[in-house]
Amino acid sequence: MRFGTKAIHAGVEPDPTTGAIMTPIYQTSTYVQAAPGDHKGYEYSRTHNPTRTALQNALAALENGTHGLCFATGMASIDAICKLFKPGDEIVSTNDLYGGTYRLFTKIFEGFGLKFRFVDMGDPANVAAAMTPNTKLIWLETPTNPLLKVIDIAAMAALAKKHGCLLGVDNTFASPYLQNPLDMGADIIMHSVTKYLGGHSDVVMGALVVKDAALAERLAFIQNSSGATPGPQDCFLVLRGLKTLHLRMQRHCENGAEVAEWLVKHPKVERVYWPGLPTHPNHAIAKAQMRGFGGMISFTLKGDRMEDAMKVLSSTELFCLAESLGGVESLLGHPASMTHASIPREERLKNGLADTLIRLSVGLEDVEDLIADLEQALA
Ligand code: P1T
Repeated sequence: MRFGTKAIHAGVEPDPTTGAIMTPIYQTSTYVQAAPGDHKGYEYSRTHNPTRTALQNALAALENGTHGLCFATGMASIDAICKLFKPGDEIVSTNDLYGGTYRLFTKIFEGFGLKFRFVDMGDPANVAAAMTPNTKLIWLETPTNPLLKVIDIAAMAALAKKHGCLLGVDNTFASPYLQNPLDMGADIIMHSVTKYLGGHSDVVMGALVVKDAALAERLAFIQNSSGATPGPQDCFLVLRGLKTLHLRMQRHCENGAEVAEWLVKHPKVERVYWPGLPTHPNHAIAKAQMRGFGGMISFTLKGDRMEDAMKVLSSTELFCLAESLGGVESLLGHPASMTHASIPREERLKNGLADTLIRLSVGLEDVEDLIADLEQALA
């Protein structure tokens, strides 16, 4: 099955009791048993819920995995990955990543004895140098949030294999429409479902997809034991969102390209971060491992003045100033004070995240209107 067909059909069967084509919202906490242990595969909704099962199967299919696991938020799904490990275990992570992930790693799991090293994964040698016999996971985002660096997933998979550790990929920015890291050797894919998968800014959710039954079982044990599972209503909304994922992503890519190319030519713009630009330092890898370049763009202004950045951030009318991304409506944000404020300033600057960086999530509006909005804000 091709991607668009899978987006509409995968994991979803007409409801066995009524034939309803849309998976019903099984708004129930528990399931009646005929005798102890004599049930229809469902005992309690923290463990299993039919609406969640349909979504988990759909996500597994879209990522070419065998098992999907949904969580209450993207952060809860990364939290579940960390719980695979024990004190003394080490994780090598990208140095450009969502601020909440950095916070979870350094403020929560370092306290439980996990060790994190943050490296620039643009050069696999940096990752190789950070690996020790205790390294259990290589963790990356690609494209990264917010600098849109693209990391060579196959190269990282080769390193993980050589060291006998897992490779986890946060695939939130690309979505399964643009790349499938399991096919490139990753072991775990993570999504902030909140973003492109949900797509309508009405749900917060996370997911993991794997292709190894034993790993799936360990993660399902954590999912059920820690209990950060999403409710059926949210699962329904994401199932609905998935049906247009391919169409939405197509348009995000088209609009992203037009906006990025327009920004590059603007006299007030210093630098544009978008992997589809031939001048992007990782453009070759992006072209090789992605099927398109997405709708996330960051940029800085000439002169690098905070007051100029602030003026743009508060002057757009269509682009709404807000955290999050991947919805139908365009958003803009200021990573240094918003999504990445939990990373210490000196760390951010060391990794190239300027105080003046502006991040766009280009939505599905008519692109002429989006460009006109940016034009007046920059003016
Ligand atoms: O917000 P939540 O669903 O818990 O997902 C966390 C998360 C994980 N990974 C990436 C790459 C993310 O971008 C996020 C959430 N990011 C934002 C809210 C943001 O505006 O960048």
